[in-house]
Amino acid sequence: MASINVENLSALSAKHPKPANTFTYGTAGFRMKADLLDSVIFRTGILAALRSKKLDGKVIGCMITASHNPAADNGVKLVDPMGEMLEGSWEAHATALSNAQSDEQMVDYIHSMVSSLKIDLTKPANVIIGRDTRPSGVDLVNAFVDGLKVLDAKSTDYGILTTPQLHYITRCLNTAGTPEAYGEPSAEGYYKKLAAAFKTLVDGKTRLSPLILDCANGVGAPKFQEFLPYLGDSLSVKIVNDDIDNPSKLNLNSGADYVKTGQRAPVGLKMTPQDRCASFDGDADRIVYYYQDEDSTFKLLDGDKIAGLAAMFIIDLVKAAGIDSIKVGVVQTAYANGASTQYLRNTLNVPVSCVPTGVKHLHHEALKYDVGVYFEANGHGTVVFSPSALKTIYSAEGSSPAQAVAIRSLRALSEVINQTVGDAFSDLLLVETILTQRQWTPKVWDQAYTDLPNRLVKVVVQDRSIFKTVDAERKLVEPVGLQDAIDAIVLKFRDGRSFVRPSGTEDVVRVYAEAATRSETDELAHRIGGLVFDFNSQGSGPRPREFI
Ligand code: 16G
Ligand code: MG
Repeated sequence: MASINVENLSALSAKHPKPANTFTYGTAGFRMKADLLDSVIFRTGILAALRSKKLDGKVIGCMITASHNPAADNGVKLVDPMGEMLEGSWEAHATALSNAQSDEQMVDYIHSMVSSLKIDLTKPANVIIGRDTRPSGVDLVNAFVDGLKVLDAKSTDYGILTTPQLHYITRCLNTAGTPEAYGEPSAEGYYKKLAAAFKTLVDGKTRLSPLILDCANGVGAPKFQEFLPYLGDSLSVKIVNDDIDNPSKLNLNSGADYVKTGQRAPVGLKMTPQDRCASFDGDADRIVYYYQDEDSTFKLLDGDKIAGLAAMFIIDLVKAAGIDSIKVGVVQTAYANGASTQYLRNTLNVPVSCVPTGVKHLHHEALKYDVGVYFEANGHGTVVFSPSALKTIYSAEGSSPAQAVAIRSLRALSEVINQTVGDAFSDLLLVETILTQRQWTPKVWDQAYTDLPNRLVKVVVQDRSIFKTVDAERKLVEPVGLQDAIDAIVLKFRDGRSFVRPSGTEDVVRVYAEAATRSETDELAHRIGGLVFDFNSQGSGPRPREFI
């Protein structure tokens, strides 16, 4: 057990002075205006080195990205050895370290972590780094590397990657040479693995028409372009919104978030009723699909629709393979459309769990099933196969040619899916597999169920921290009395459902509402919005005119 070299820390820390701001490591790591992040990222480098030492030198990943946020923002997230998000209890350490007011406080905090968590500072530390296309990423990587230097951690900079590629490479490095080896630890290894599995899955099937893919002018564009040669003629994709040379265009009027929240096509994508379209977000860990009906109405196929499609397909495959001892379950959040939950429970007969917002919660819950399908409505999600399910799938032989084909598909499916985290590339291949195998248009896929109209409203409040929820964010316990008032309003609406939660990424409270018709939904959302705004005079700024 050594102690840290304080002089070295001070010299490096002097290059990264802390501004007056207070920082929080939230659902998506640290995320804010890039010019505030230098000290935070330096200190996150120290934390990453500590995490790796704590785990005996296992490789920790660092992704510098602000996902779907505007170009001027940036952020940082740490990735644990199996490619999952940083363990929850370390988020508080990240927050505390980023807010230390002086080098002395920082040193004290590091020493307190070292002793309470029994970290052996003489252990090696290994960290890998990726970043999206934001120009601010270059300097932020340097700040992070300075943090690593405080504890002599070894680092490898992988340059520009999608977030899921960084998760994948982290897991590959930590499993190399073991029976759980996840693949070659490089972007090329990732492309090869996914493409080989996809080709198996669509082998002998008639190819679909080209997919039109909006990459939000982000990292998904150059990376999917890089991927295309590996896919060869197995998939035809027309990439749009691929201008990464004009950073201000990143996520501007495009991308999964723009499409999902506005329920409209991105700027820069011309659609006809024959087209099948999809949008990534700025770091390619989210995807939504959409198409146009014959009467030109925009139709969204969001994360809920992808979860329904994937669950349906996997259940059928498991049956066809004769291994229906494997139980499939689906994990959603309160934002899942009520009609999707009904479809999963009543038509597919699968168990459905509801957890709080944020990928780590869904991922964790999905691990409880043999095969856990998890998606947020916003398009974050994937499928996880338990070790025992994989064992069954890989040891099954099948007593008929049809069973053998289904087993082969299941194996390839477990390879095409990035099980470390939701991955827009891999989810795209999952959807394209199913549509190709079934020869379905997006319209046929969409017929599984009809979404209830829904609406999201933001309420700017004085202090969102006073809003406390339980029951997977579906009920407010504080401020006291507000939930009763919400319930009384919801009761008046046919198929009405509404909940209120503080955002984890923006300084607002979010209201979700759904009801039988569009106009009832809008009214419900605006009534609840008004209620929250007025409750104990919580609202901040002018009261929105649409609030009732
Ligand atoms: C973050 C989460 C996402 C969640 C969103 C909610 C990850 C990787 N990302 O982007 O899953 O849907 O926050 O934002 O966990 P909100 O708290 O502002 O509604
Ligand atoms: Mg993202």
